Amino acid sequence: MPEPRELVLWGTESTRTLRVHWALHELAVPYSVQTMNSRSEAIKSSSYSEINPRQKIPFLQDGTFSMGESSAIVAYLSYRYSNKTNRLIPEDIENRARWLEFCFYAATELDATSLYIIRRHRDLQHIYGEAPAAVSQAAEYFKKQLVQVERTLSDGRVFLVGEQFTSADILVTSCLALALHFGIDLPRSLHPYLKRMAARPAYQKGFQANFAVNGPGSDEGRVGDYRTLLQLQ
Ligand SMILES: N[C@@H](CCC(=O)N[C@@H](CS)C(=O)NCC(=O)O)C(=O)O
Repeated sequence: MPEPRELVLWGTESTRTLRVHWALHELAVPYSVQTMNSRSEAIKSSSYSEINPRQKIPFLQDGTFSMGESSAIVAYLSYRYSNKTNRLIPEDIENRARWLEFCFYAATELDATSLYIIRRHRDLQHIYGEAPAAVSQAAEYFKKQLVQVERTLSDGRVFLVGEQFTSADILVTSCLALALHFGIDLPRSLHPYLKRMAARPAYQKGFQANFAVNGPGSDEGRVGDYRTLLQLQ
């Protein structure tokens, strides 16, 4: 029998790290967590720079293989660890193309082009500079882009792609959760979908692991804001 691979996930307390914790719990893959927060001393340390020279989280070590980029990590885990019981990637070619479309859409249109403009130029303006026009336009742009999710779910489907939960749901939901945290009003038509996602046991376990809820170093003030998704009426 080959030795089981040792998985280590570096990164906590952001929605980008939450994606990976959630995927690992959906796939029921055992892993250990290395607490590592943005802009901490630890992330800039020489020991972490050896592991990830870009000094970013999340970062995954899977045996001797390692990688960064939250969306790519989630896709990798979906390829590598999906099985008959826990499958995060569609088998059918067209559904797989749709899955890929949603993954890129979440990583580029929702995350990089919208949410992280707001994050950088509002919450982190002391580092990246103040840009109120860019921030308000980013929120508008985000809402406009949501038509893709609204239209997809308008036929009453349960998940974004085909008839199964996939990692596209993880990536899109994590963006919607961050939008709520930022105070962006989401269309009410999306609330039932978000409630379904937040009710998943793997989401809740991933949330606990990501925010070290009640654990050492847990910051209830910070975690509380992210609970919005769990409290949708
Ligand atoms: N595109 C990357 C972004 C990674 C990223 O910027 N992560 C932030 C936390 S959300 C970080 O590591 N920030 C540390 C820093 O900039 O010092 C991903 O999705 O993984």
